Amino acid sequence: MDLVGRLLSGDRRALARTISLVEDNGAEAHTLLGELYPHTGQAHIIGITGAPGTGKSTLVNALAKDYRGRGMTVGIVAVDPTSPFSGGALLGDRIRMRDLAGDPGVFIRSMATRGSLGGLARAAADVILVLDAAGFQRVVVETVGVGQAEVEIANAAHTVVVVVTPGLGDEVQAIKAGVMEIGDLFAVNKADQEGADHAAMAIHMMQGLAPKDDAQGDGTDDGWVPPIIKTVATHGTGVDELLLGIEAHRDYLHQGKHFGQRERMRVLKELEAILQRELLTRLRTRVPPGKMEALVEQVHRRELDPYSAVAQLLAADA
Ligand SMILES: Nc1nc2c(ncn2[C@@H]2O[C@H](COP(=O)(O)OP(=O)(O)OP(=O)(O)O)[C@@H](O)[C@H]2O)c(=O)[nH]1
Ligand SMILES: [Mg+2]
Repeated sequence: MDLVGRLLSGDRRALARTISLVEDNGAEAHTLLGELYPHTGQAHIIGITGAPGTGKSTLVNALAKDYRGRGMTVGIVAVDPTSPFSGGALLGDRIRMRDLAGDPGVFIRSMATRGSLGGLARAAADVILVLDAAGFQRVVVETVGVGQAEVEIANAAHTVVVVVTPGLGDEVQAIKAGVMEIGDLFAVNKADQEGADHAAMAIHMMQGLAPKDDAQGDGTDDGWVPPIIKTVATHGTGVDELLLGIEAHRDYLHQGKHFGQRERMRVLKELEAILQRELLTRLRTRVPPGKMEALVEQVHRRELDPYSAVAQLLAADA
């Protein structure tokens, strides 16, 4: 049987091999993704994001165990845009998620920065597709919250959980630009530490101030108020409630038009990202050697303005 056939029939080694090929984004990757794509669209994709050390991996581990207890399969993608090596993150995740080791209903993949943030977001989106095709019912994506990367990866998720912790500076953490908008649920983790209620209150107040959620982009309040759930990931406290909140959000999306609208929005963003990448690659291969450097030099010397330089590059493409 070929690789895709073996993956679809549940072969874990075929899955690992496919993920590696897709991550490398070589010639085979696009063919593989093309063959897998008709088998995707079944998994519910959950993004877990938050500042470094807030307990995301511990929470993902607890959440995955809870899902397994309910007989559901879970794929996990841990993405670390802050580390150029997967070694450290991988080791940490292995320790944090060791309870899941050896369970065929769970598959964990750690990914670190590959070249650019955009490259990482692309690779993560492709790995999610592979796990979806492989039949995992829930795919959990952990991203360290560092601005653009978390937003890009959150775009690939159906439900986004923002993890915050109590303590000094948390109000700042919670109101960090962009984070309020991407959270479908908020987990105040390390609720065993002082200040959890305060952090929950701070998020609650920000919700009151935030513009009406318009995730569908159709100009209407979409009716979902992100719940704020206190958790102690290390003890599993609140994890059940978090899981039920995620499932409630999933049900909410599947009611009415929400899911279709969100999916179309996601597909649109995905197509735009691929288009941008492809056009840039295509252009780069067509521009004569040295042309780019020469233009940079001319713009630098103020002999040419940037718009005219781009016009020349586009003309070179024709
Ligand atoms: N007290 C307490 N500690 C926790 C809790 N959850 C996680 N921790 C601890 O916090 C530390 C960081 O946990 P991780 O799960 O690695 O956090 P993370 O957000 O995945 O970290 P990065 O991926 O490095 O950003 C570990 O020492 C955990 O044991 C909690 O609910 N309470
Ligand atoms: Mg982690």
